[in-house]
Amino acid sequence: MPITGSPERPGRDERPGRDERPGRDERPGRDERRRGPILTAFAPGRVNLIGEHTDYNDGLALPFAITAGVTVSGGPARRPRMISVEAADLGERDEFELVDPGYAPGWRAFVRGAVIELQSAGYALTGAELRISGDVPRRRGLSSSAALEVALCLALLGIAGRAVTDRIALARICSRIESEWVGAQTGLLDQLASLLSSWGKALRIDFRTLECRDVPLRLGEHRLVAVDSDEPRSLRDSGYNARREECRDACSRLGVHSLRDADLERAAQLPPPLDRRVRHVITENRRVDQAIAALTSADMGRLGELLNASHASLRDDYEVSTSAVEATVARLLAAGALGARIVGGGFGGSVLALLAPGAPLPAGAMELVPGAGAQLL
Ligand code: GAF
Repeated sequence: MPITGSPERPGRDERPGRDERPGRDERPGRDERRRGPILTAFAPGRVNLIGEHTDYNDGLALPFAITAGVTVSGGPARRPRMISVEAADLGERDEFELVDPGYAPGWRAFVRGAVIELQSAGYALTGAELRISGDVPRRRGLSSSAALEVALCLALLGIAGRAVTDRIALARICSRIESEWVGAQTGLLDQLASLLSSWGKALRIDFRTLECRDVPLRLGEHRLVAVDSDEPRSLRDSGYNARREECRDACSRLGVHSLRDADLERAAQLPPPLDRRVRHVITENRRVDQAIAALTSADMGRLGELLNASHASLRDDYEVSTSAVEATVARLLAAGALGARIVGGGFGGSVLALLAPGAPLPAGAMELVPGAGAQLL
């Protein structure tokens, strides 16, 4: 991978001082206990209330950060050009040079990708010792990947003393980590939700302009929950990239720049399944603003209907549901949920449900409280 903005050689001031020189015992655990972490970055996962598979079509979405996320703590490395990192939940480590670390699969791809993509974007980094931990479930459609990318970038930038002035630009860098290093061509939904959300609020994102606006998530006594379908999925290995390709194909057949410019009448003339894919995107965009209207007027029944309509469209038109997801949705609706739908990229993962006041928490449900966006703690 090319690196622009060639990283400088460490100057005198960056060399380890007397107190920081490696001692005889360089075991990482011991080392960390002695110095303690000097910086902690937290980035949340997200749930998308509504507006699925619209981000890469210049459409609308309404995600919110959840309180679970990924924490990356650390400080400057003793060896200035090295990155050492511990994935605490997995009991694994990695160590590589700041310049040209090469590729490694799994969680290591995120770390190496973050280091290279930040430098490619012109940020001069310094060596760092990092520790990653997290409580957002992986492969459940709750955006653990974006939380990892964002927390890593915030930590690396913080350790290098670089301020984050443009969070949208940082979201793009994080998205490149996922497309170039992990192999999923994601849009910007997850990264923007993690970086720009605020406590108690959802975030209306217009992906054509990248205008983001807070929408208070006032549910009264109603509750939102996520329930795992027990079908793990990975964006890279699912049909996610294929859906993106279908949308590009539909755009070129319709002669539009993005599906935001498509209309239902012309979409109906496309060959299947493109007609259905476009219909999903058009109707889902409408449902985002309808959901905001329902929230504004505290009409939770209407919000539930919109969640159900979104799910039907994702199942029938966009075809990203699975039998395990359908069984989970059916179980939640049978238990009295006002609405339930698959969240995230689909092909497994979690189901979001809106519960009426006093309704018991379904088995295995995670109650969702809209949390804060990513930050240095
Ligand atoms: C995944 C992707 F990462 C997002 O960019 C978005 O497309 C979403 O699926 C579907 O809305 O989370």
